[in-house]
Amino acid sequence: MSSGMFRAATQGSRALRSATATPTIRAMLSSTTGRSARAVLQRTLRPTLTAAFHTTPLRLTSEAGSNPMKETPVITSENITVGGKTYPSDKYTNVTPTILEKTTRQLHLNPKHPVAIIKELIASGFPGFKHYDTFSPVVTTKENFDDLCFSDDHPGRAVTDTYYLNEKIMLRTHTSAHQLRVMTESDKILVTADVYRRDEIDASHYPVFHQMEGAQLFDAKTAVDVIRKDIAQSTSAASGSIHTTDTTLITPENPKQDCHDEAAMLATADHLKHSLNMMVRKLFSHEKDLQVRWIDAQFPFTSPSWEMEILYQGKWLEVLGCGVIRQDILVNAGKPDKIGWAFGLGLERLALVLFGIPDIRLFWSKDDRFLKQFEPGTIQKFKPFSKYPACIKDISFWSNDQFHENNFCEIVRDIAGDIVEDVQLIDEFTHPKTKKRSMCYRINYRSMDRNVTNDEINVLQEKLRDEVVNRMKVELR
Ligand code: FA5
Ligand code: MG
Repeated sequence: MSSGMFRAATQGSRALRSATATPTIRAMLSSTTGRSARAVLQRTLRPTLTAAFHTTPLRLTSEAGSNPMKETPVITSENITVGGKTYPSDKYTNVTPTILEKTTRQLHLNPKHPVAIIKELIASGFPGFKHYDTFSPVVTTKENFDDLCFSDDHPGRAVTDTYYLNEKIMLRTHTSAHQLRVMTESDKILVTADVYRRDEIDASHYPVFHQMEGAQLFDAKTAVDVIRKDIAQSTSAASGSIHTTDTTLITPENPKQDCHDEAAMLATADHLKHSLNMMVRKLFSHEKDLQVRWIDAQFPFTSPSWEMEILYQGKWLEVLGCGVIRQDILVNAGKPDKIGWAFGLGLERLALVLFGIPDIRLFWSKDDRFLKQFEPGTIQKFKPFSKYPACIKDISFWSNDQFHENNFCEIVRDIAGDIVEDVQLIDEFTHPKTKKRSMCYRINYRSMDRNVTNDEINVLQEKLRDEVVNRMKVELR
């Protein structure tokens, strides 16, 4: 559930979700947010673990080369080897073979892949920025959370939301995990990378996706003048037909940091939004009547903070989060006299809109009918190849206190992989006498590249029923 990652993520993605999520799912989302992460960790640790372990080493296929990330990950009951390095596992370990296989794909480094095409197009709008795109996805909890001012009990740390190799080592959940390190090296930086989150399953959510981080720092004393000149120089006349709405205000809920001079902060915020508006304008110059809006957000590492959303297929789709960098981070980077902005955007979310790709799973397709449609440097609309029929199956059970939707989705993913298009809670009620909670999930199985048979889906569904009982201790109905 990406929404557990940051409070802002919950708020922002609600715009997208509210149309589809049932009130019950929304209630579950917000109840996780308030809970102590330790409690969440302890409560949810066990059910997620069992499947991640194999007593004999499990080999995953990939072609190894000079790039250590291409080396085949190996999971044993004691260790996890990924990117050529071995890490001891412990009770926090919840990475799965399916997820680790994704670390070898590196879609953003394949110049003909839409994710890489967008990466290059965006980067070309930030000349002079140092671009890092080969950082390993394996980071420390310090880099991903502590260095970015996440509180100890922030729900983003929960094992229900994050993939851990062990207590201190994890798969990054965002490119911000590299902010501190790169900001010590440069004042204008971009970082592109694959990021990992235990998440729900639907057409715009996937447990692995790609982000681009951007940050720019200014000397706090001269920021106002420098920024004014820069904005004047970089404003292009071509506006396309993009309609941008921004009604956000600096308020106590989304405040200026006490240490910041107001004029310098406002100039920095202007420069941030200007740079991102220009980026969208450049990317979508051929799009007719694109609707873009800015909304308030919250991140532990920026204040004030915002998100940008794009109207896509009748729903507001959140494409990026951003804000004025927390001064503590600049102090830790050895740059106390600077002021700066940062953003983190979802490359697939932009690609969905730009290329008209209908389903986020397609990015992972190895099918030539997908990959052969794209060329570096150009954006052309995706021509869908025929959609194969879906096979829909429901599963109902009496739930328990340990139940968490992300754990359920992980089991579904483990068993059926990319054949699952969508998982939705379609019914929920509490028995008036026993007070037991009944839940019914609908699983939409559909392959992107072939027909699935009812028989094969029945086998998967049976396996799912068994595993859900084994791992989540629920009672099937
Ligand atoms: C972040 O990850 C922050 N690190 C962004 C940031 C950077 C804020 C720097 C401030 C300063 P968030 O969780 O909202 O924020 O994710 C950023 C973007 O990633 C989203 O706007 C969305 O475009 C994309 N994204 C999030 N979850 C998913 C997902 N499950 N699948 C695909 N894209 C996603
Ligand atoms: Mg968000």
